[in-house]
Amino acid sequence: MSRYFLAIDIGASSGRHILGSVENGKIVLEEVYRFWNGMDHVDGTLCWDVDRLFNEIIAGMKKCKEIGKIPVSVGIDTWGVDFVLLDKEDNIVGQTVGYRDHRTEGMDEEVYKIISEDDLYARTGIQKAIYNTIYQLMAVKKTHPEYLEKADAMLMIPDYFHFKLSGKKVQEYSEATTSQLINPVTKDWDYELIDMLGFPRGIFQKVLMPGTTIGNLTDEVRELVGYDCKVVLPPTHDTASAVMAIPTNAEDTCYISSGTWSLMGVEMAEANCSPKSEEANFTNEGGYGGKITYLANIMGLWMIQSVRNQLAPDMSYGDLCEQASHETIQAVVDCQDSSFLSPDDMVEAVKDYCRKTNQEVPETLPALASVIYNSLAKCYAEKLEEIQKITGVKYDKINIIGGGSNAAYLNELTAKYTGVGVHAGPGEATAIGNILSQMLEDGTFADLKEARNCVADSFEIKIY
Ligand code: LRH
Repeated sequence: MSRYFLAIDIGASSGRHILGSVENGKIVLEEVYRFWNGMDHVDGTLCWDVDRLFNEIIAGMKKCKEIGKIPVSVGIDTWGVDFVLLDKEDNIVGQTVGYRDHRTEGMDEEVYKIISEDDLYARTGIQKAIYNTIYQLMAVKKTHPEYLEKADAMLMIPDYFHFKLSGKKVQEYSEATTSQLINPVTKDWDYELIDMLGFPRGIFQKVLMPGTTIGNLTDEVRELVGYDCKVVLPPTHDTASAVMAIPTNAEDTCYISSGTWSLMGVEMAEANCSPKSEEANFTNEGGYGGKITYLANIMGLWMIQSVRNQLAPDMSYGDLCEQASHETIQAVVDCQDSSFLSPDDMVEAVKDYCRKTNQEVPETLPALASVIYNSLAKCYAEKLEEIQKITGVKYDKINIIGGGSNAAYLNELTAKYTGVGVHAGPGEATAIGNILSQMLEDGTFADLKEARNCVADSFEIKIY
């Protein structure tokens, strides 16, 4: 009898339930449920609909019962930085605001009045991104201090869903690091920093490492889905889950986790919080086994998703990628530019950038996509140089994992701009990593090395 493990992988634009098992020495995946996700405008604020998402989580779990594949355990991963505040009765206080909302504008300055930007980096190793939890909490403190007074707990989004499933309030480590409030050495909350900022320390939950079983389903959830199973923490930050599924154990591996965001970097045993690292805007996020996923956050396929949604929402990404490959436009934009983080109109934002920089302006969707793909690949090449300077290692290939690894044209461009080989796949890296952490907890693999070897044996890797 196969043992099934359920990964619920929720990204900014969709969520999926994927069952994983090992058959004849290979990992087999089965997508049992898929649902849409996105931020909604609620009274002028960009919000996540966590109630709807939780209903989708339950619907997909029911599906497992319907097909007779009841998982041994379940784990949820999502994007980073966002959270809910809960009162004593476990009701959400205020809105569940998404990271692309503009409430954090100016909150960096508020934080730097208390601690300088350099000291904050030296202490946390987390890159400055205006949407980090630290700036979001500062926004709450400035605009709705009563929410912080009322709050009894702060749970990051995946932790909130794990709480809804198991009744246990805990904080998984990898997601916690995206808050910019974690000490990278103790791997626990930096309570001194939290006190300095005036956030109530009682709302922060105990930090647990990925791979920890936190309990079983609550009676209520068991009733709803028709079975019981364990709730095991994967690396709940999707990036950290994806990095687990890199199909190699080679010492010096450079990866790009490619999806809504492109996260490009390497794994390290210890954080690098040096000024040099800060200057290059690299971040030291937490990974499986307490490792550091050292990486740069690049705007990623969000830009492609946005122009497609604006101009031809029914076109497949495969078709768009193919059409872009025939374009000849030479213009490139700076994918790190903040104008692309949350523009009202991405098409105009890209055109505007080209206009301002005296370049040819893309007029069609394939031309826009071509500009974005080329810009991303160029950015990857620049970042590779920077990583090499920082680590002193020359990387001879890049492993691209995640949904974006299917974008053939982007892979070709990446090989062209970086001058190194590109190994693309697996596309479902995030779900695989989530599943691996549960399998490791269950004893399917002795260690991550064995698990990664199995990933390499189980999924096709395309070489460019
Ligand atoms: C990617 C991601 C990324 C960002 C965050 C906002 O999904 O987790 O690491 O930091 O979303």
